[in-house]
Amino acid sequence: MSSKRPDGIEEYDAPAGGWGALKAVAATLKQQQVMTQGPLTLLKANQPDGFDCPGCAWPDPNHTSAFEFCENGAKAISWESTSKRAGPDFFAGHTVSELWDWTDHKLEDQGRLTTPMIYDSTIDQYKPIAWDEAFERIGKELRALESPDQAEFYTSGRASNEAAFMYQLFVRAFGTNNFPDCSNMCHEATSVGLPKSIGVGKGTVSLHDFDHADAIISIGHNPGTNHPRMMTTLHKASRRGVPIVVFNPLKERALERFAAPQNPLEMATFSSTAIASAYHQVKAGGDLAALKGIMKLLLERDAADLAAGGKGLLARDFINMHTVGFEDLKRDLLQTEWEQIYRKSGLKRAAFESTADVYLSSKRLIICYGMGITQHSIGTQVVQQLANLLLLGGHMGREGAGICPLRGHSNVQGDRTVGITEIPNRALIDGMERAFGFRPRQDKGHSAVESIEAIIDGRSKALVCLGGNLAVAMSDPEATYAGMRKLDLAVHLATKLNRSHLLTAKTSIVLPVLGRTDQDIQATGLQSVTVEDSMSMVHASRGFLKPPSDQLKSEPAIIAMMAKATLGDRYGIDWEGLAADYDRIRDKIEIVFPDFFDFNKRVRMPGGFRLDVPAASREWHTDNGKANFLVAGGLEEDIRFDDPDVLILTTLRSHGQYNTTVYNMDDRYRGVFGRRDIIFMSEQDLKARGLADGDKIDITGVKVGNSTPQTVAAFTAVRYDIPVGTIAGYYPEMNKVIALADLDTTSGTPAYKGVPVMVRRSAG
Ligand SMILES: Nc1nc2c(c(=O)[nH]1)N[C@H]1C(S)=C(S)[C@@H](COP(=O)(O)OP(=O)(O)OC[C@H]3O[C@@H](n4cnc5c(=O)[nH]c(N)nc54)[C@H](O)[C@@H]3O)O[C@H]1N2
Ligand SMILES: Nc1nc2c(c(=O)[nH]1)N[C@H]1C(S)=C(S)[C@@H](COP(=O)(O)OP(=O)(O)OC[C@H]3O[C@@H](n4cnc5c(=O)[nH]c(N)nc54)[C@H](O)[C@@H]3O)O[C@H]1N2
Ligand SMILES: [Mo]
Repeated sequence: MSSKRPDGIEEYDAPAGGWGALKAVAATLKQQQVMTQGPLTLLKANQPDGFDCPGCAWPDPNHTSAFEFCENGAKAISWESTSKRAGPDFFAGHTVSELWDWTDHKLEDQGRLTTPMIYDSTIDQYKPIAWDEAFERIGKELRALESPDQAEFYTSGRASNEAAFMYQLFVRAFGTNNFPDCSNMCHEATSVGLPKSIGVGKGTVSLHDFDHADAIISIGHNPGTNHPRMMTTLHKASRRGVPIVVFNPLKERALERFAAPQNPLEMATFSSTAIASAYHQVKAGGDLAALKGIMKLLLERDAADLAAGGKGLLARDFINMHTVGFEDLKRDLLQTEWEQIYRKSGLKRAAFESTADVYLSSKRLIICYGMGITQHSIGTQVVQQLANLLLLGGHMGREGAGICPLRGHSNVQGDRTVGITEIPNRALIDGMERAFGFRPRQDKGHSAVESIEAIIDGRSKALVCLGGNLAVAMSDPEATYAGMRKLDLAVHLATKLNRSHLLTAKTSIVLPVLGRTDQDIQATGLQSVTVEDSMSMVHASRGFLKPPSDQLKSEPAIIAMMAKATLGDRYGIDWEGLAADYDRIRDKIEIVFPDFFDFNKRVRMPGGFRLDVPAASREWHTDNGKANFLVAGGLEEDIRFDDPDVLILTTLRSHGQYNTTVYNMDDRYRGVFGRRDIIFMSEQDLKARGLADGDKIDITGVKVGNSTPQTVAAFTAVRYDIPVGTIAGYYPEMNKVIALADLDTTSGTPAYKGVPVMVRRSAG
C-alpha cells in the first residue's frame, strides 16, 4: 500500500533485538546522562554478585558469565541511575498546579528525588521537611484516624522482600488488612485462579524446563518489550526446532523474528531467527473461545481415536490419578458450538487443527501468558482454562512442561509471598503470631479497586504508597484523582516524581528512597535485599552506586521509622534493630514462612534458592488434594454489548515505557515514532465508520456499573493489522475510558484488555 501514512507511522521491517536494540541503549544512556557510571551499572545487572534488574521478573540463568543484554533492562537501570536530580531547588521553582500540566515523561525525567518534601498549600509547592518531623507528622495523622481501616497501604512490585515484609508487619500491627497492591491490577487472576486448579498461585516451570520443552504456547504477552531476556530463551528454543504457537491480536515483531544481540553471526549478517511457528491473531477477549476450541478439538480427535480402537490421545492415566472434573469440562466443551467459537475468537478451523497437531505431537508443553489473559472480566476463569489445557495432556509437574505466567514488576511475586495481601490466610496469621507475639486480624481488607472506591466515597482518609503511581495506573483516573484530592494524608515513598504525588491531600509527604542500584548502608554495614522472580527463585540483590543524595533512606529503614513514630512500643517490635541488619528481617521472614528455612544461609549461595512449588512435583495443595478441571461458562470474557457499534479496546505498553513511566515517545517494533496519541484499528472497522487512516477520532467508554462515560478526544486512527472488532491504544492514556466497575469480580483485576468503547470522528 503506497498511500501516505499518518505522521510518525512507519513500516518497521527489521527484526526485534539486533542493532536497533543496541542503538536504543546508547541513546538511552546519553539521554539519562549516565555515560560515566552507566556501562558499569549495566554489567552488574543480574550477576551473582550484582543487583536484580528492576526491569522485569524473568529469571537469570545461574551460570551467567557475560552480561545478558537487554534493551529495556538498560532503560530501567539508566532511568534509575541517571545523574539528573529533582531537589529542593526544583520544587521551589514550580507550583504543583504548574507541574500538573506537565507530561508524565517530563515529571519523572527531572531525575531522582533527593530530600523529604511536604506540601505547603499556602504557596502550592512542595518544600523540604526533616525526616524526623515527617515521621512525626505521619504518625500523628495515622493515629488520629477513627479506625485503622480508614487508611490504605499500597505496594508497587519493586519493593524487596525485606521492605514488603516490614511494611506488612507495620500495617498489621497498625491494625488493618487494606493492602491494595499492583498485583491487583496485574496477575491477581493467576494468584486467585491457579490455587483452585493446581494448588499454587504461581508458575510451575523453571528456566531449566525451557531447555526440555518440545512445544511452547505464548498467549497474551509481548516479551520483546516486556520481558526481553525471555527472548534469549525463545530464540534458543526456536533454533532447537521447538514449535512456538502464538495467540495475540497484534503481530508483535519479537514473536515473529528476533536477532539475538549475543549472537555474532546474526549481528554480522543482519539476519534473524523466526520465533513463532504459527501466529494466530485472536480477537481481544477471544482467548476463552480459542482455548475451548483447542480443547474441544482434542476431545474430538481423542474420541475418534478411541472409536478406531486406539488408546485415546489424552493423558488418561494422569487424568484418572491426579485430577477431578474431567467429565464436567467435557460436557461444557461438547455443548459449545464451533460456530460460536469461530465467531468469538476470530480464528478459523485451520488455526485449531494446527494447534491440536502441535499439542498432540508434543510430550512436554509449556504455556506462557501475560496481561492479555488476566486483564478481562473473567480473567481468573481464563487462567484456569490454560491449566485445563495443560492437564489434558498431563503437562504439569514433569520436566519441560507446565504453566508460566510472566510476572510484571521484578518482585511482585515476592511481595505476595512475604505477606502483602488483603486476604491473609490462617498460616500467615499464625506465622505472625509465632514471630512477633501478637495475632493480626484475619478479615479481608481492600484490594486496589476497593481502596480507590473507599477513597472516592470518603470512607478512607489516608493513603500510604510504597512506590508506584497508583492514581495513573488505575482505571477511571478522573474519579480517582478527585477522590485522592479529598484525603487527609498522602505519603509516597518514591525514587522519582510522578502524577500521584501531585494529588495533594491535607497533608502530603514525599519520601525519597534508595533504588536497586544504590548502595544501602545501615548501622551494621552494607546491606543486600532479596527478590523472588517469576519462577520462584529467591536471590540477593546488592546495589553498588553512590546514592544520588546523602539524605536518601532505604525502604526498610523508612518503614521502620514510620512504624515507630506511629505505633511507639506496641507489641515490643524492635524496629531499629530490624532496620539495622536485614539478616534479622530475613530471620523473621523465616519464622513466619517456613518455606524460607535457612534463609540467610541459602540466599548467600550463588543464584539463591527456589521456593517450593508443590504442583511442580504433582503435589496438589487444593481442597480435594487433586488438580481440578474448572469450567468457565459461555464464551464471553468481557462485558457483552449487543450493539455492533461497540468495539473492544485493549490497552498496551509501548516499547518506550515502563508502566506509567514513559521513557520516550516511540514504539519502535510497532512502527510508531514520536507519539502516543493513536489508536490501532483494522481497515474494516475504519471503513464501517467512514474513517480513513490518519483521521482524528474520539473514543468514549461505554457505561459500566454506575460509571460516567469518559472520552479521550482527538486521537489519530492508525490502520493496523488487528482483528475486526478489536482496537488498541496505549496505557495509561486510555485509562480514562475504563470504568472502575469494569473488572474481574473474582480477582478484582480491572478489565484493561477488554474495554467496551465507541469510536467517532472528532468534531473539531
Ligand atoms: N519494558 C517494560 N517491561 C515491563 C513493563 C513495561 O511497562 N515496560 N511492565 C512490567 C509489568 S508490571 C508487567 S505486568 C508486564 C506486562 O507484560 P505483558 O503481559 O506483555 O503486557 P502488555 O504490554 O500489557 O501486553 C499484552 C500483550 O497481550 C496482547 N493482548 C492484548 N489483549 C489481548 C487479548 O485479549 N488476548 C491475547 N491473547 N492477547 C492480548 C497485546 O497485543 C500485547 O502483545 O511487563 C513487565 N515488564
Ligand atoms: N490500562 C492499563 N492500566 C494498567 C495496566 C494495563 O496493562 N493497562 N497494567 C497494570 C499493571 S500490570 C500494573 S503492575 C500497574 C502498575 O502500577 P504501579 O506499580 O503503581 O506503577 P509504576 O508505573 O510501575 O510506578 C512507577 C513509579 O514507581 C516509583 N519507583 C520506581 N522505582 C522505585 C523504587 O525502587 N522504590 C520506590 N519506592 N518507588 C519506585 C517511581 O516514583 C515511579 O514514578 O498498572 C496497571 N494499569
Ligand atoms: Mo504488572
